[in-house]
Formats: sequence, C-alpha cells, structure tokens
Amino acid sequence: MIPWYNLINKLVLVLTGVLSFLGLGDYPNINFKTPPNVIFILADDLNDKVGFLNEPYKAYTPNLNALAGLSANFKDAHAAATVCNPSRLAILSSRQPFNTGVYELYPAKASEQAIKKLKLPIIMDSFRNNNYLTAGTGKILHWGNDSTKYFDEFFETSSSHDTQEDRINPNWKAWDKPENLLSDARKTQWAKDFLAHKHKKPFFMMIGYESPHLPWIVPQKYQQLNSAEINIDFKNNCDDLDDLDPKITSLYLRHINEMQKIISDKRGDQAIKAYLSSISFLDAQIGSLIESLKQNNLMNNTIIIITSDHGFHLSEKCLMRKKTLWKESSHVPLLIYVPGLKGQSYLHPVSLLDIYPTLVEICQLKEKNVFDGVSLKTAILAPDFYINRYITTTQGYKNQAIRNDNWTYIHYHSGAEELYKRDIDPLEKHNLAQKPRFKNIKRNLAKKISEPKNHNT
Ligand SMILES: [Ca+2]
Repeated sequence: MIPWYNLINKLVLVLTGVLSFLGLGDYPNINFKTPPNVIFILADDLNDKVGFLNEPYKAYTPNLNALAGLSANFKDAHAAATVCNPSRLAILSSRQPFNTGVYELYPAKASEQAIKKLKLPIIMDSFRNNNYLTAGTGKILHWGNDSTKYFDEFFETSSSHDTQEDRINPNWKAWDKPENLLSDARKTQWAKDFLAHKHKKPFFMMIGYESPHLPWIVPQKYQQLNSAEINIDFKNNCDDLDDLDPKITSLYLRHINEMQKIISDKRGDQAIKAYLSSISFLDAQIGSLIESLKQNNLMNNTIIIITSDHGFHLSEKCLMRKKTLWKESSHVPLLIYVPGLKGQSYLHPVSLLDIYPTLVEICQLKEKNVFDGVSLKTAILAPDFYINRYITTTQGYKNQAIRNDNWTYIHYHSGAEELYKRDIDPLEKHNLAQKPRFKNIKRNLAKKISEPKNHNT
C-alpha cells in the first residue's frame, strides 16, 4: 500500500465530485442500492493478442470486444509475476511475490503454505466474510493448492486433455468430439445453471478457464476464425536478442532453441494461429456466459472482471513461452465492467494486484487487509486523471521489471539490466541499458526495485 497514492486517489474523487456538482464535468459515481454480484474470470496464459488491445496481430474476439466497449478497459495492465503459482497468489491476496516468498511454479503447494504461514486473507475470504455466496470452478490457485475450500459451491473439472499433450503440438489437430465435452465448456454450463437460479445472497463467482493454455486443441470452427495470414517476422524477433547481456539470454537458451526449431520446421505460423484459436474459443465461452447474464436480468447488478494470470510469447524475443520479464509475459487484458458506467479506456500502467482492493472499495466490503495493490475506482470513474505509477513484475528471486508510462527497467539477480523507452518503443525491442546518456534515468528506476523479505528462498 502506498499512502501518498491513496491520498491522491481520495483528492481526485473529492475533486471529481465537486466538478460534477458544479456542472463542470461529467463524472459518474458508483452507487449500488444492494450489494452487487461479482463474476471474476481468470484465464490461463491469455496474453494481450485480443481484439480490444492495440497489438500488431490479434485473435478474433467479438464477445470480449463488445464487453470491452461497456467496461473500464485497462490497456496497460501487468501481472505481478509471469508464471502461474506466484501470479495467482498475488492476484488473490494483493501481495507481491517478494512479500509472500512464492516465486516459482514449484513446489506446487507453495501458495497454500504461504497463505497459512503469513495468515494471508484472500479475495474469496473477503466476500464470504461480507455475507456473499462464493461459487467457483476451474483453476483458481495453482493446481495442487486447494481452492475448493474458499467456495460455498465449487464445480470440479479435470482437464479435457491428457498431460502428454501439454506441449507445442506438432500436428495442430482440431478437437473432434462434441464441443460441450471440453472442460471450459462444462465450466460455462455450470456457471449458466448457477445464474439461472435465484440466490438469497449476492454472489462472488470465480471461473478459472483453462484456455488458452496449451495444448491449443479447439473445434475447427475457431481455427477457421483465425486463418488469416499474420505475417510474423520470425528472424527479426530472434535478432531482437542481440542487444542483451548474455547473462540474460542464457536464462532462456533451451526455449530459444525450441523456438528456432519451430521456425526451421516452418511451424511458427501454425503455432500462433492455434494459440489465437484457443483465445477465440475462450471468447465464445465468455459470450455464452454474458448472454446468460442478460437472459437472467443480471447485467445491471453484476460486476464482471476479465483477466489472465500472465501473458505468453508467440515468438517475440525468440520464445514461445511465459516466465520472462518482457512485456509479452506480463502484459494482460484487464476489463472491469461496472453496471451503469460507460465503457472507457485507461492508458496508464496498473497491476493485477489492484483487482482485490478495487473490488473491496466498489463493493464496500469491510476488510482490514493490507494490500500491495491500490483501488482503481478513480481510474474507472475518471480515466483522464493522470496518475503516474511504477508497476513491478517479478520473475523468480530478485529479478524484477519496473514499468511506468515512459520506461521499462529490468534488473536481474545476476546484475544484468535492460532499459526500454516504452512510449516510443512499446514492444521493448531497443535495449538502452548500456547507453551512458540514460545513466540517471536508470539509477532512478533502480530505486524502485524492492528487496525481498526473508522467506528462506
Ligand atoms: Ca532487442
């Protein structure tokens, strides 16, 4: 929690109220007569190649685009960590990995152990303690950690695919069984059944969709939606590593070699289209869910959050994977739909740590938890008010990226550094870390790097 930021947030809210009262601005407020329902959709490995963000190529996502038009669309949202276990814990607890001590995918139960050891309240606790019915399905915390105990109702599903297919599939086959057998489709059906029933209490629902995580096997119709040429310059993406300290590239050698093999086998285009098709399948799930909200008259009292645990490289920096500090791993979609507000875009950097405190404020939950994120209520109500923040993404122990509007600074445990002027180089291709004229900029950004607490890591 950054006290000065919250003070500014409060001042902005007072100011917007005064301007609105004087008729000098058109700033709405959020007033629910009864506690609103919440649906929080957390996708797995969903990167920024969606229709409502400004990337060079994107998946076909008509349902998400329509929802984005009605939502606060955070165009510069970043995960706190770029692999499942630490990122999901960070989202659900609003605590940075260096404050929970959970940095890696393994041990799988690390999240559960940190919650117990640090007595971390997580978002489901807050809603449950505030008289909400909690309902969930799918992957919430990382697999291996018990998510079910946080929910009054939980629909368990196993993955539709066997573990041997959890790799970049060379055959790119389509799912040839009925679509409703896919685990994400079963989750959607369960959620729709839940929405069709009247509930005595407001509900907080979480859906952990598996898509677009590997193996990217979806019905053919989603492949057809993403069949247009995407013209990726694979050579250029691999040459992008040339300006990096070898200590950095050495971290990813195995995966760079894997990407080189995909390119030499001429499977790059197919791989990317398969990933994008998996996003379109996810889009159809969300579209079906929104249709159900409309049919049950729930759009006017239900907040919808859509985001992902982290991104995914699709050949950028010669990688087809996550778990890096580059934008492709950390930049994710973040939509917050609040009934009664019009759709707007917020362009400045925010963190997925901010979701929990935002919901606490908007839903007026009584919660004494201390957060590392901040409420985005002001950004939702008045996105043109500029607040420059520094957003931290962590990958492993003592490797961190710091982003603000203008810069990305990355510092590795090894001492290696990167610096990108992201306002003119949004794809973070031109590393300026060794240019003497940016020494002071780099020094100031380095002050934002956080020291981990002692968690015996
Ligand atoms: Ca480069």
